[in-house]
Amino acid sequence: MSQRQRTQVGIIGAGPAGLLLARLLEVHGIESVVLEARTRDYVEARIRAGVLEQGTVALLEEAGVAERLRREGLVHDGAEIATGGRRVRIDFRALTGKTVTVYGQTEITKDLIAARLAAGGPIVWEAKDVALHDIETARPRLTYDHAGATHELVCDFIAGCDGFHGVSRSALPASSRQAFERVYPFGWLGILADVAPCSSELIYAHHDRGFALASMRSPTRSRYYIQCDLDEKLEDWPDERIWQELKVRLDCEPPPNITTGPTIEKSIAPLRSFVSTPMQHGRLFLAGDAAHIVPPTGAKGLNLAASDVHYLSRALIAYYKKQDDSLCRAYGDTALARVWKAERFSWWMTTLLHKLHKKTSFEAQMQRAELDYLASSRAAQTALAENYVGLPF
Ligand code: RFL
Ligand code: PHB
Repeated sequence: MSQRQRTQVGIIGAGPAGLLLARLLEVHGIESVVLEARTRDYVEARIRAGVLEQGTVALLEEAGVAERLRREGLVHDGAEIATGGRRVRIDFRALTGKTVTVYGQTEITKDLIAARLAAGGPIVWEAKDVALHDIETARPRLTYDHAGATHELVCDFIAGCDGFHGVSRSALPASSRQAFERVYPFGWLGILADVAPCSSELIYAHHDRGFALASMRSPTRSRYYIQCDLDEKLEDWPDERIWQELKVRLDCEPPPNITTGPTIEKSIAPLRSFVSTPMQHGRLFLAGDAAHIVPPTGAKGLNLAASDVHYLSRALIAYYKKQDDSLCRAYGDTALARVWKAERFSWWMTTLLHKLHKKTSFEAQMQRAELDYLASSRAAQTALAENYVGLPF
């Protein structure tokens, strides 16, 4: 049985990009349907990002989903870089007048889903075999299977917000697509534990044994990461070994106060830089991880998804409210200009802070010089701060 439905914007993926786009369009009276391959429980439990730029917080405000974020989000005025056994504080507020907010991606996702459902906006969970059709025409279509039936969704536009492993990117003609990629020779082992954070701000540690990051989700929940080799397995990392390694890599003056406890989540993620161009073709627009990936060192992935959605929502609002398609035509280039700057920053932070495999290489000397420069130069600290808090939209 086949069922046909009509909407203005068909959105593939209920990650932060798809959900935020749906909400912003809804606020402006534009209809959309969100198709998500997974279940609601799965999407709400996925543990990922934690640091929000001020511009991302402003967008969540505009989407009407920032009430809990304002209450529970932790505003951070700075972060620390631990290098050579000492901490260098980067004072975001003093250097840029801006701050970042620590609030988990899981919580943003829950807030966006709750607001979408409260407004009666459709999200189709467990939409299988989503396929894109006729994207070069004014009536692009999505087909998918759900609850034993095949469905067809006729749209004005399609937003591919289905992440790195989604189907949207490959719907752009291969002849016009170009991929730019760097795969790093290490990964991050991440843990979550219900213990107090070791410091009031994040600590990014460069250590001879490898990078470590002390982050948090709340005053009672800590998030830590350790640089690891790509062939390492979670079984190699019992809790005791993780805490011991964190204590060694985060050993600096003044010493962070690491409280240990059972981990409640543990995972290993590879690190990758990736950009696929163009970000649009015909009536298909890509946003977020569907078009680009950054290594997590600069905390930019979710924030980039949000800035893409900012440009795309503005473009669609201009189309529907002012019959002006100029922003739609410019979307890909506008978004990519900011994407490349965030790619540069994330690559730079990654190269600056991780253990490089050849310790005696020219690159390792450059890394040492760069860290020394950062520790001693207000100009270098300002450049880091300006990018970390987020370049303007
Ligand atoms: P998502 O979150 O991957 O969502 C895509 C959604 O699309 C669905 N999907 C499909 N639906 C229908 N049909 C298909 N064929 C589909 N294929 C996929 C998926 O199920 C999913 O629900 O992409 P989106 O929305 O673009 O959001 C991107 C962010 O999730 C990502 O960039 C960040 O999590 C990256 N990231 C961080 N970003 C930050 O800004 N700050 C951070 O501190 C930060 N830390 C991190 C991170 C990512 C990490 N991992 C695990 C990759 C830390 C880690 C460890
Ligand atoms: C996190 O808290 O998950 C986090 C924070 C900063 C990063 C990456 C991840 O750079």
